[in-house]
Amino acid sequence: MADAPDLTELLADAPTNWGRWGPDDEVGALNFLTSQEVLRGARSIRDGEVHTLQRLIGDPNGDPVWPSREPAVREVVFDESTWDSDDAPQFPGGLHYADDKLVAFLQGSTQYDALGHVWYGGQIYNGYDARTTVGKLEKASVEPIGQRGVVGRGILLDLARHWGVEAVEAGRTFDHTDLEECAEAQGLTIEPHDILVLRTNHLKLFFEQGDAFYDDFCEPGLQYSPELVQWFKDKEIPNLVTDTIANEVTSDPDTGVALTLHNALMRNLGVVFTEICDLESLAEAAAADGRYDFFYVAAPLKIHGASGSPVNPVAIR
Ligand code: UVW
Repeated sequence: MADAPDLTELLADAPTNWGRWGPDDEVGALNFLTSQEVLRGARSIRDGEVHTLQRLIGDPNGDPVWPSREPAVREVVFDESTWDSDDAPQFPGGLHYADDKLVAFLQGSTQYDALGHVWYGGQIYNGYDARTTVGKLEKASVEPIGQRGVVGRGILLDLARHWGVEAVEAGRTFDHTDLEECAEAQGLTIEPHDILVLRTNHLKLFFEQGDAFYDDFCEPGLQYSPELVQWFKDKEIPNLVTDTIANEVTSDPDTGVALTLHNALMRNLGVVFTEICDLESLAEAAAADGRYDFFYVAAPLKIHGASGSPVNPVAIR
């Protein structure tokens, strides 16, 4: 949009957590997830029920992705039809095996974003120079996130169910007051250091609409405001997890700016983003017994210098 403000102006007075964990920090608000927080999360386990939160890669019905990306492609390298070819290697004893490779955007399915994934004004998280992203992320890549893992108390805020809709519609915006209201309606308090898991079920529309889903693409999501950013800072939220492609309203209806919260939360506060989750089985279980907290465990892959990583987070109730 031609007259959308520059992020440098829009976020000129926005808070940051730069330097809070030292000049070399690369994992930001995940520093809040201390061993005490791991134990607090573990106390949410009541019956040992496990829910995995990754969307299927290679779903025959399609893989929802950000418009500049393509779904992952799994290619067969070896199967029973390939072993007779002259190029196939031969192993003593007649060994055959199946081998695949995956050609995939690292953010092309359920994923962790590295803190160096987005920026403006020539600086990424913690004030590192954006030129450190050239060729690979020298700083704030996904590697240190994979190294430490993400473990704590997760809470599901089931916005779709709270609002009485099957799937939250394109472009609907919400803020921290909506999150607080939803939590209250669910009988839950949002506590400092909680891993926020927001359900919209918006991607149901992708599976219903097919390619038309991308016409006038604008996902529902949190909308930037100084108050919302301050709320995340005060609550010391380490990780924002959603079932949408971008975790926020993709284009701000007031300013026209794209992905403002990627910058205000991820770049500035070090809040780590997890996107494109499948929260359906967790949501069903939570609605059935009214328990919306759980032990959250995620280990993104340790990929050297990468801007993100596929992941299969686990919620244990
Ligand atoms: C972009 O930032 C473009 O994408 P994602 O929603 O994967 O973070």
